[in-house]
Amino acid sequence: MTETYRVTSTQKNTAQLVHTSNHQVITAFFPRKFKPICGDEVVVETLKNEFRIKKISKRFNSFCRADSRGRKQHIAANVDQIMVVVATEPEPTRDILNRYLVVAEIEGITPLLVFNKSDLDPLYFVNTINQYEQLGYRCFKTQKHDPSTVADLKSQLANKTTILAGQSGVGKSSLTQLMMPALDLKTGKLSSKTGKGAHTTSVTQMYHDVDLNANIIDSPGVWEYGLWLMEAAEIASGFIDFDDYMGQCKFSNCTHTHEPKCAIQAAVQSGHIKENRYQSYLRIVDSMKYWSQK
Ligand SMILES: Nc1nc2c(ncn2[C@@H]2O[C@H](COP(=O)(O)OP(=O)(O)OP(=O)(O)O)[C@@H](O)[C@H]2O)c(=O)[nH]1
Ligand SMILES: [Mg+2]
Ligand SMILES: [Zn+2]
Repeated sequence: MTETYRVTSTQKNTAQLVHTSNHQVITAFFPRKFKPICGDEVVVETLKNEFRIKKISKRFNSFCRADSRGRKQHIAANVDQIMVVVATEPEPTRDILNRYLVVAEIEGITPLLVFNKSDLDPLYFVNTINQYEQLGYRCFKTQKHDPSTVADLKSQLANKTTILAGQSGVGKSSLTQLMMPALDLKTGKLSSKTGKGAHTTSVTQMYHDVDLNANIIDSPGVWEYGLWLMEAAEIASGFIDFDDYMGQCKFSNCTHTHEPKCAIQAAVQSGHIKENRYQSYLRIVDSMKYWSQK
């Protein structure tokens, strides 16, 4: 007999799974070549009292990042939403929000931007929130000491699979804990020396909330979120403010960096695309040199 489950976490050759309808939790073995990831839907067979993953269903998307060598690393599969968490401390690194947004747009994952630790400096993100709201992104200002600030965010979880991503120490586990009080998650202090997070969460883990019918994935923080080797066109497709001008450049293979009669550069000049977003696009395109030179 076979049954369908979703992967909640993986170890070397076993995975924790949750049944898609009765929510029973089991541990199953898998052949090495399968490489299941958190969020995968899998078919399981029972062999001599042992569960075994027989098949991984086709992923409708996956949230990825670059590994240390610039290869695309799959973190979680079949994700509806991403809560990109930034905080007043550790401060966001340059372009980090835009890099997350590029991946969200490419993979068809709805981004929700979460500005946490607003208690430390309530005005810190005012301009950023303004700008991203104007672009059409949903922004949430939160702080862990005031649970009412996560009520709106929590209401977004119902009937969806949501991943929380962001730098180490921004408060992903703290927010997960607030939204799902039945959990008992570890959170960690920032280093007093560097002000960076302590990489408290070490595995990507999916939690299921029966009342909300929600899956929430808490992922380990990174110091810097890097994109794998991408073409300029792919990066441009992740900037929603470029959408209206796509296909209007003189050259069909325009990278919008230096070419004449470029509709994107013209839109920056006329103020229709904000200069800081365009400069961020240029830096992200330029950063790809790092991988292509390797
Ligand atoms: N002042 C303040 N501190 C917060 C807030 N949210 C989280 N923290 C603190 O920030 C530290 C890091 O929080 P975590 O929830 O462990 O952060 P994380 O993003 O899960 O970090 P990693 O698991 O390392 O990726 C902890 O000391 C939390 O108590 C907040 O809204 N305000
Ligand atoms: Mg954590
Ligand atoms: Zn162009």
